[in-house]
Order: sequence, then C-alpha cells, then structure tokens
Amino acid sequence: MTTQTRSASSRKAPATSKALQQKILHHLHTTQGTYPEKASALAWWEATAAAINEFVMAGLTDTQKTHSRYDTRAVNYLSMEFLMGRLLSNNLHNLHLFETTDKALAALGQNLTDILEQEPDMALGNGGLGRLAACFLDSLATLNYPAVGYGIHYEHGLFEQHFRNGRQIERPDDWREYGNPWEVCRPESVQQIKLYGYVETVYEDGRARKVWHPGRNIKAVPWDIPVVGYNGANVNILRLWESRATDFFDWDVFNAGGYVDAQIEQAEAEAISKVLYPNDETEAGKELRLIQQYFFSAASLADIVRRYQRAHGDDWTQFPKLVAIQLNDTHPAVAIPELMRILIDDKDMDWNHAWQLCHQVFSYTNHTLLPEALEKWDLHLFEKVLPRHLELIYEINHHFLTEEVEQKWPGDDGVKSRLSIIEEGARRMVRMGHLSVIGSHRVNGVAEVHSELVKSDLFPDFHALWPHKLTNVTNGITPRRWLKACNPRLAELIDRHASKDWPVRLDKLQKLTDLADDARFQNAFMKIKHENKEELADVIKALTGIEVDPGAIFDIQIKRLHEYKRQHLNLLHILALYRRLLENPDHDMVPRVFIFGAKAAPGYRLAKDIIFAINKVADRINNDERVGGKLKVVMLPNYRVSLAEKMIPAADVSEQISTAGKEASGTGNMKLALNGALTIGTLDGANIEIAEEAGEDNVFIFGLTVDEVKALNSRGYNPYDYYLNDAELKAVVDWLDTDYFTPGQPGALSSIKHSLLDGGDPFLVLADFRSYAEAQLKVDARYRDRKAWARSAIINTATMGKFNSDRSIQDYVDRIWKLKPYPRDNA
Ligand code: GPK
Repeated sequence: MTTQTRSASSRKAPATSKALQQKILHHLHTTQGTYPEKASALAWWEATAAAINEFVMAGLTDTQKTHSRYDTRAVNYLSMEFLMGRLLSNNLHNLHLFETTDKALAALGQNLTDILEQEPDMALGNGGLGRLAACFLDSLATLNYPAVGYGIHYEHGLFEQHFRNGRQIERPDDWREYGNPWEVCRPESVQQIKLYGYVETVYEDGRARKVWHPGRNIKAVPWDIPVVGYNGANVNILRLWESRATDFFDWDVFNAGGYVDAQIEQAEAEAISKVLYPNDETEAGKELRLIQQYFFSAASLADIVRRYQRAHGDDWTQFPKLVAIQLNDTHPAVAIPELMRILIDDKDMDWNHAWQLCHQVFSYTNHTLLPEALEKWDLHLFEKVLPRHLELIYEINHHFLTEEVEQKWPGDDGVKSRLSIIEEGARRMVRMGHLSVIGSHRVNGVAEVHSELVKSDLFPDFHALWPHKLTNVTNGITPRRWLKACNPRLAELIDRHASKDWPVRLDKLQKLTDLADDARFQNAFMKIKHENKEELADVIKALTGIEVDPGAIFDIQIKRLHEYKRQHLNLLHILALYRRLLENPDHDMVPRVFIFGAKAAPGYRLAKDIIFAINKVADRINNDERVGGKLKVVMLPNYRVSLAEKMIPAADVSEQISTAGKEASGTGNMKLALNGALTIGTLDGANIEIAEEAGEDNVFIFGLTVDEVKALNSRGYNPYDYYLNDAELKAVVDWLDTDYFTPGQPGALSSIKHSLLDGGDPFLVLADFRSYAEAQLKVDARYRDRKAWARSAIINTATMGKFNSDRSIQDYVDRIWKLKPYPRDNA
C-alpha cells in the first residue's frame, strides 16, 4: 500500500447486518448472560460494543504486529488528560459499521441512537487540552502513524455537574462503575514506581554513583484502550496507568496486628489514580498532583525503554531514531529528569551521552500564557517526593547555565536568574516550563498568535538563545467526531455535494463555496440547521424544562467557566437586551436563545458565582411574559463531550469572546464554525485564523486586539472610565447589586460587579462591552437577511479545512516528530 489512507468510497463495511446481528445476539447470551426479551438497554449496549470489539481487536493486533515487524519510529504522547467522550459511535463510524449496526439492531427491535446513549463519557480530562489529545489520537491512527497515548487511568473523571437552586453541585463521575468493554488490562507490562526516600553516594572503582533508596514502591498497572483510525486504518493504543499497592497488603504489618495500617498503605497507593484534578488552567501545588505526574511519566518511560530494549538491548544508538516523546503541557515534564535517571543510574551512561539522547527525544507543547497555569513546584516538596530528580535538575541547570547561557551572555547574572530552572526567593521553586524548554528540541504554541506571544512574552530569552526551537502548530479537531458522527444530516448533504472523502480531506469542503449563493443548497443547509435546532430544543426541554423556539437564533457559548473566557460579558449583554425589552416591549430584535454549557473548578468562587448568576438571570427572563418570547437563556447542566455533540450542530452563533491574548487557541470555535455557526469573537487564538479562512465578512469580530490590550494595561486601565461613561453598561452592572434576580437576597450576585469595578476588571470586560454589543447588532441584522446568513454559514463550513486535526498532526510530523506512516498488514 502506498497511500496513507484509502479513499472513503472504496471502503466497505467489514460485516453484513445479518452477521452482526448474530454477533450481537451471541454476546448478549455469552458475555451478558441474558436474552432479547429480558435484556436492558445497558446490556444491549454492552453486547453491541463486544460485537464491534471483535473488529477493533483484530485491527489492534495487526497494527501491533506491523509496528514490531518494521521496528517503527513512534511518537509517545504523554498527557495527564484524554477527554475521549463515548467510543461506540466513533468506532462504528471509523470502521464503516454505523449503518450496518443500525440495521442489525433494528432487526433485533432495538434503536441504535438510544443504545449509544447508554455509554458513559470517558471524561478523563477537563477541557480543551484533554480533548485536543483525544482528537490527536484519532488523527494519528487515521494517518497510520505509530503512536501511543500515555496517561492516567483515573477511577473518577471530571465531576458530574448538577444545579441546586442555581448553584453548581459536584458529584463524582463513575465511568467504570459497571466495567468498561473497551479496555484491556496488560499485567505483563506492570511497572514499579519509586517515591520519597533519600539518595546515597557510593564509591565504586574510584567513581561516585548515586543510589536512590526509595521510601515507597507503587505498582503501575496498564490498561489499553484501542484507538481506531478512520477507514479501517491502524488501531493504536491509549495506555492508562492505574496505581496499586505493591502487595495486596503488607503481611508483616498485618501479622503484627496492623490490619488497618496495611489497609491505609493500600488506600494511599490507590489514591494516586483515584481522581482527576478538576482545575483547568490553575496550579494548586498539591503533593498528590506531583505524585500523579511522576507516577504516569515514570511508568510510561519505563514502558518506552522496555519496548526499545526488547528490540535493541543495550545499543542506544537507535533510541532517538525510534522514540519521540511529546509533553502535553508541562504536566509530564518530570519525564525529562526521569529519562536521565534511567540512563545514568540504571544504564550506566555518562552525562553527555544521556543528555544528548534525552534532548533529541523530547518536545513540549505550551497551551497557555496565564501565569496561574504555569507550573512551579515548591523545591522542598519536590525534594521530599523525588530527591534524586531534584539532584538531576540541579545538574541539568548547572550545565545549561554555565555552558549555554554563559557562552551567549558572558557574565550576565540577570539573564541567568531569568533562565534558571530554579526560581530564587523566599520560597525556592522548580519552574517546569523552563525544564521543558531546556529538555526539548522543539517547543510549540497552539495557534499563530499564541506561538508569537510564547516567543515575545513568555520565553523571550530562550527564543534569543535558540531561535529555531520555538515553533507553531495550530490546533485542529477530528472531522469524524465533530461533523460526520455528530451532524449526520449535514454530513449526508456534504456527501452529495462535495468529494466523499471529505472526512479525511476536509479541505475538499472548499467546493461548497461554489454553492454558497445557490438558493436550493441554502435551503437544504438551513433546513438541516433547523432540524438540528429542533432536536436540541427537545434536549433542552428534557434537561431543564425550558421551552425554546427553534425559529430563534441559537447563540451558544460552551467551554470551561473562566473569567478570561468572559461568560460574564455575554451575561451583561443579555441583561442589556432584557433591559431594552422592558423599556420598550416593541423593541425590534430577532428572537434569541442564549445557551451556555460550562463547568467551574470546584474551588473557583467567582466562576461558580457566574454560573449562579446565569441561572438566576435565566429564571427571571424565561418567566417574564413581557419579553414576548424574544429572549431566552439556558444553562445546560453537566456540559461534556456527548452534550457538545448535540449542541454544536444546532448553533447559529458561536461565542468566542476571550480577552485578546488569553485564549491560546480554542478548539470549540473550530467545531462550531465547521457545523455552520457564525463566530462572534475577539482577535484571539485561532479565531484569527478562522477569520482568515472564512473571510472577515463571515465572522463578527469585535473588541481590543492583543496590542491594544497591552497598550491599555500599560496606560493603566480603569474600569470606571467605561462604567461611568456608558449609561446602559452602568445600569446592567448595577442591576447585579439588586435583588431583582435573587428575590429577597440582595447582593447575591454582587461579587461579579465587585470584580468588574473595585476588583480592577482584570479581563477588560467593561472595555469591550460596547464593541461587543454593537457586533451583536450586526449578528441580528445579518440573521434578518436569510440568504446572507445562509451564505455566511455555508462559507464557514466550507472553509474550515485547515482545522482538521489531521493537518495538525501532519505539521507535528513534519516539524517535530519526523514519523513515517505504516498502514497495517492484512488491512
Ligand atoms: C490550556 F493551559 C491549559 C490548560 O490547563 N487547559 C486547557 O484546556 C487549553 N488549555 C487552552 O485554553 C485552549 O485555548 C487550547 O485550545 C487548548 O488548551 C488546546 O491547546
């Protein structure tokens, strides 16, 4: 096979619906122990998954054989988060078994759509960073690149969100409560992980060597989740590590009567992979979090080294030729000193040789400039947990400062302290970003503007030192999940009007621009949008009881709740619309439904207050007859991948309103535009590239630019300048201080007002308010011109080819990983 991927049209379903029916029944009987008349929906789902797994596993073993036969170079993608969502629908689409399974189940009296709803989301991530990792795995498999995802087998993923009286309540996620049909445990690849203890220097043959006497041993048990490429391409693995106590319990302690102590030991070991930290873009500095990072990084490296040595023994010359390791943010940065430890302490290599190997294999992706998200560890904590690694970090730092920095800037102590891995001060800190840059041969940002800011603002001295190290790879999304699977009506329309291989060649959607002015195509496109909105209206009704009109503009903001993402800017504008309607019931506006989905980190007070405010404002507006159905506000509970799949196809407007310079890229912006939503957004992250692709006429850009934000901040920003000079803005901000939305509880929403005024409005909400409100008027005007709207929506879908995650992966391959594709034998 010469081509990387077969064309979609040439691919046939690998089974007939009759054969599949038999398999499903077989599994219903033999793995579920039940029969059709009695089986629950969950049992049908399990049986269907088991039937599909036969194809998945065949692909998996063929792929693994191919990789070992050709001794392939592979990328190892280390990430604390993989936000996979549900797998059955995705696997069915990628195997071209969706229609067949639909038919097979129908013949058995079952409905595939309902059965798909049985699957719990695999929510082992917080947001963009984790979902990006999941899209990348899909693309790596589809493009036949050898790749392993490495992460943590959290027992509890991201919490389930409920609302009680409008406030967010968290409940534990229990995705594996009833087992998981996709994962395979691999006891043969268990690893032992060391922690704590002390380092001894021993002298042997006149040489000093370091011996780490760990205080604790933990077992890392791998679970493999198959990742099925599109078109029957390769099946790669996502390997997730679970922590266990080394022995079931300590028999000495047990025999001495310490049963409880033995249990505690076990509970402590298992705590490591117990739960995903629910903070997005903040660093808590917690010991357990550092242990999680080391636990999975060390287990993954041991696995990588084991796989390498199985083929190459102690010949390390091939190591950098066969191994690439991508650090998804700084979370796995401790892998750098860990590889040094393995090579030096365990494999007896000298420093220079080890460093040269290390430096060639690692590369690092930066996902944020927010200072609170840039990881630093307290040096004493680090030393307690990883004493040997701190020594190695000192040594890496010493070589770096005395060789590289001193060469470039002789005698300059200022630059040395800025570049040092160790931050000096009252509390000495280990800077994980610095460690990652120094230990990697490439560092990338995730959108053009962000990567430029990484060079100019975050790491300017590193950029001066190594002008070729910092680069850009703009993020992408998999069109298989985010168009083909989630929006079947639009996918089918595209099948009829563009080249059928669009799921792997998304650039081919460009052809639809020719139809942007075609009345029939416009009608077909808008009819689909309307049907999708009807479906979402049903979901909204079922989840919240709120009735919304699919004829209204569906205006959607879905992402983590964060001040920099500015859900409260959206809220202030909603209040302004509400106020206009109350002042003039005939106020002319296209009916609009503002729909939110967002989880707040459990400890992020203001974010939770903003959720509360949205819910309270929604209650009031939705029940106010005076707005005449022109305005509705919905906050859907428990936003997650599977809910996004229902919201995105139904969006008319995509809210991408972060303060310029703060959103590294965004990927929801890409998913919404691909599904025909028009963006209202700032010139931030990938919005800039979306506007370039779609054309400025087909997006609504507003607000301060990155340069204007910097200028305003250095002049000295005073939110009162805006508050006192804009009567409408003042009125809506003051509204938050009354009990209008929280009867009997004045002040319940005033934390938001406070943050915007006396709190200094760090994200310039007030500065951008007027410009945002004006852009919203343009949205309204465009929507009244149905043809103009349809045209823009079609052009958005047609021009999003660049944001295929296959393109992102190809950029990584060309600029960083240098992989070759290996389609599996027997495919
Ligand atoms: C960035 F730093 C982080 C983080 O901790 N979590 C996270 O989801 C996001 N991100 C950025 O905020 C997005 O702009 C970006 O598209 C996404 O990572 C993927 O790169």
